[in-house]
Amino acid sequence: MRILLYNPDNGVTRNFMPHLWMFLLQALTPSGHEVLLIDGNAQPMDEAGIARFVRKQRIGLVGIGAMTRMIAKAYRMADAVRAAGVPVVMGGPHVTELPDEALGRSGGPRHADAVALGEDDETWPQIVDDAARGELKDTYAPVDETGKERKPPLQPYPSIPWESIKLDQFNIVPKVAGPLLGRVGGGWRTFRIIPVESGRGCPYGCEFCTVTGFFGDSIRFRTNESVVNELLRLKARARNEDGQIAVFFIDDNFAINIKRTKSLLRAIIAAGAQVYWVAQISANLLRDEELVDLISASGGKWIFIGMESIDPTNLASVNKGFNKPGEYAAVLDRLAQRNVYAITSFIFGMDNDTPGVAERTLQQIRSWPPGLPIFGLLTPLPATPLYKRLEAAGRLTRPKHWQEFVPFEMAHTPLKMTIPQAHAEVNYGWACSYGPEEIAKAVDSLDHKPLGYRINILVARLCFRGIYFPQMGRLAWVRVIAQNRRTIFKLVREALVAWRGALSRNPDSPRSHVGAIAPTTKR
Ligand code: B12
Ligand code: SF4
Repeated sequence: MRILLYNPDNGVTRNFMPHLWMFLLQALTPSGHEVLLIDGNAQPMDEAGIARFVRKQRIGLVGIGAMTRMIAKAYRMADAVRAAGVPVVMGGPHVTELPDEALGRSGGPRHADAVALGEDDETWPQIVDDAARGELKDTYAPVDETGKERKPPLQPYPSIPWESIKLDQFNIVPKVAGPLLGRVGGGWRTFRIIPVESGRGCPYGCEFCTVTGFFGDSIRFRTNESVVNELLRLKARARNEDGQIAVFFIDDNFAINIKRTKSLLRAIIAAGAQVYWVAQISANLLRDEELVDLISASGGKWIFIGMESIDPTNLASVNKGFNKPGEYAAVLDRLAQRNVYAITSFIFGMDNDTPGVAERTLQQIRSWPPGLPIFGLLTPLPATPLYKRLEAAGRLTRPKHWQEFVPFEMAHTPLKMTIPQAHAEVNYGWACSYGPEEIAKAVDSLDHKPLGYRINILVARLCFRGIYFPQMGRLAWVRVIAQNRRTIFKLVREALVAWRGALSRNPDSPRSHVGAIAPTTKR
């Protein structure tokens, strides 16, 4: 049987990274079947397109995975596939929380023949076998013989064949620049960000978060050896392509067990498996100096920190009182001293927020080392404790907001400001952080750092801008580049000078070094 795994586009940004679930399920598919993957973010497709595709490719089963914000598109695509006579199984966090919606049992139309609940590492082979026999069941739940929920232990962990997977669509380096960049600083013909998980689960139970409910508070880890081998294989691929690879450790809280994280980072260093990496770690766990040393030594470049708010009352109201705003600056300094920077995520529209919250937050941000601030709105995702609380209080204004998804639009009334005021705060946060002047200031404030770090922060700022300001398509990018030309030219000039300098010192070398951004590698 030919199987298509499809992830809908998010309608806002081009994805910079593939979705792990597709590669994982592909690796877990029983032999004798062929699996094709389409990530709508990299390969846009509409309803007619997917119907044509499944007919032409003689697909026997389509698996669709989606977060809540993409679910409306996922349903439309599923409808088109089913209308073409091909069965659809849906999985992922949204349909796990609301399976009846996908199965048409809650008053709306049916979109899926089957729903895979929760983590499907162990149920997927069964789903494929049933589909091949034409006997799909309505739901598949990961349970043991006694009917108790079973979480995959992640040991052993399937080997994703990264060496041979076609990843052309996920090369961040523009095609025209590839050949030139292949010649500078360690080879940048390709640059890919690859998702790798080292563990699952987070016990913290923040009120707005799906993770504790979905993955459970029992944390599970892969073995160090399994993670290290995956990194080594990814690294070998990058080397063969004359390119670079970065890894996004998609664990919800990568240092949830500090002892184990340190042991993994030490194993990475000992094996020479360092790559640039990004991970999500809560601020409270970054108090540990030794952990931060190991993050830096193992290639850690960016840490995503869910700061959410600078107001302890807000944090307590969403069960995130373990975040201490008073220590944010120290945490960020600790990282910056090791040339590791933070993606600091804030949520506006919380119960104690009042107009002016964005400016108050920005004042703090300006006093920190430059990073990548991002701003969102408190969003009641289905089945979260937040959703239940707001529903019980009659505060949901769009109880099924996902059916008509609009980015950056509230679905409930905040307590101390209006919905339009909350929207204005988010707009202010983005506008004051990602205008050409603010980007120039952030880059200039790193003048004492190696050129590579400054290029890194410039490119990251230009890309992150697109989370809020529409930035899809060539024209939008040309405009952004024109607006930021002063900063871009400044760094390009410096890079050329450095390159020429390196060439004149060592004329035989085909390459130069534009800055110490590559993690230590043993080749
Ligand atoms: C990586 C990640 C991202 C990446 C996404 C890009 C990418 N290429 O992966 C980035 C950083 C961009 C991102 C952004 C956002 N994310 Co996010 N993200 C994650 C994260 C940390 C990991 C996802 C992952 O790979 N997990 C590991 C895989 C193995 O698990 P999985 O995807 O759930 O797949 C398993 C099962 O669900 C199932 N399955 C999944 N799909 C399918 C399909 C089929 C057919 C079958 C059979 C089974 C199946 O089988 C898999 C194996 O068990 C999750 C949290 C988490 N731990 O999952 C949040 C998470 C998915 N994100 C979430 C959210 C809310 C967001 C944002 C909206 C945040 C924001 N406010 O801006 C944005 C939206 C971005 C956008 N514009 O699309 C929520 C989604 C909740 C929900 N109900 O939808 C999660 C769960 C985190 C949370 N705090 O609640 N995210
Ligand atoms: S710390 Fe992060 S992953 Fe854990 S429950 Fe809170 S928001 Fe979710």
